[in-house]
Amino acid sequence: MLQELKRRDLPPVVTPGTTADNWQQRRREMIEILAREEYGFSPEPPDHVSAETTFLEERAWAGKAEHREIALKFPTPKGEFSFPVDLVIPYSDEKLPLFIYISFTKYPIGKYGPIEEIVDSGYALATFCYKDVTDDKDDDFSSGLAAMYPRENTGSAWGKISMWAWAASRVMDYVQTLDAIDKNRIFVVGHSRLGKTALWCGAQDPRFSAAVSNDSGCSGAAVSRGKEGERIRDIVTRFPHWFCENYRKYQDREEELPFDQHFLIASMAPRPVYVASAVEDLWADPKSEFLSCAAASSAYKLLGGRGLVSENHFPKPGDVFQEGEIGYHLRTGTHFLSRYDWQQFIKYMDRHFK
Ligand code: GTR
Repeated sequence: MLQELKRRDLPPVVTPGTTADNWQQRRREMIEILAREEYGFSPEPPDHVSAETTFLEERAWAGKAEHREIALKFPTPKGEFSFPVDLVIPYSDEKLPLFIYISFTKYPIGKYGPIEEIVDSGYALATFCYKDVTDDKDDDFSSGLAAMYPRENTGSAWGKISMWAWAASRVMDYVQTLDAIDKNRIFVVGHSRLGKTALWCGAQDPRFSAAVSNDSGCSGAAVSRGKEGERIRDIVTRFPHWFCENYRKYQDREEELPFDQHFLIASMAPRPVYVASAVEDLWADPKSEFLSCAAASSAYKLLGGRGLVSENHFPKPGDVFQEGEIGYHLRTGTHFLSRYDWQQFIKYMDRHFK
């Protein structure tokens, strides 16, 4: 494994002169590079967000939780913007940890969301459908949130991954106001393109105590240098709107990137981060996702942690590594967000945050 890491020749996250004391400066620098070259810069947060309840079910999920749908609203340069968010909060005398799940579909979030199990595990859930923020289309940034901010004519204007991530931070603004939620245990989760989004959201917004990426692959958890399956050329051709324009210059020139995806993971440090892969998800490339975790570990070690704690070889199907601040598992099967994946995320959070 070490040899393979060497072969990939990744730029270091811990540069000469970086110490535990000036780590936040290095972290900001990495985020700046990722924004400028890959995802685009996001606007400042709005002064305030507000919420209007649009639906309330007091005894949801067999009476175990309250389900509330809100319209989350905030001012933008072009007037008020609003998108629906669903909250499921178990009845409890104690403050609860919360997953903010960026979803492909509206509540009750379909095949990827075992909501009752999440509730039964003592976790609250806040979720929104990413398309309610802005369409997942190359639409010249004309839909939803994209149209609410003036678009600068630079190569680093925000792409849609940045927009979805920024929206999750607006949900964070709102849940900060809820008494039922433990502010030190709020985690962001996403699958695939929304796993890329969850990592980018957690990297930028330190109010998230942890971020979880499921099968996020290319331009998510997986390092691009030496990556198999999907490459930058594939992704910027099929989904140019996910990124800023500058990212296109790296197609077939991965070795010229002034960063690699392990910067994204390391930008979480010292906070926990979890990366899940699936054996048959070769388009995402589990090996490159795992190597990224290994390469990001130096940041955690610098800060007195351990990073990824695993065996010193590539994981076998079914391996779960949850000891370190970087958690990882390799599930059997295909590209999917399964119950098994959620169970591992919950186990990991229970372990690191109780
Ligand atoms: C694929 C894309 C991947 C992944 C996936 C998804 O087509 O190439 O990067 O994000 O979509 O989001 O389901």
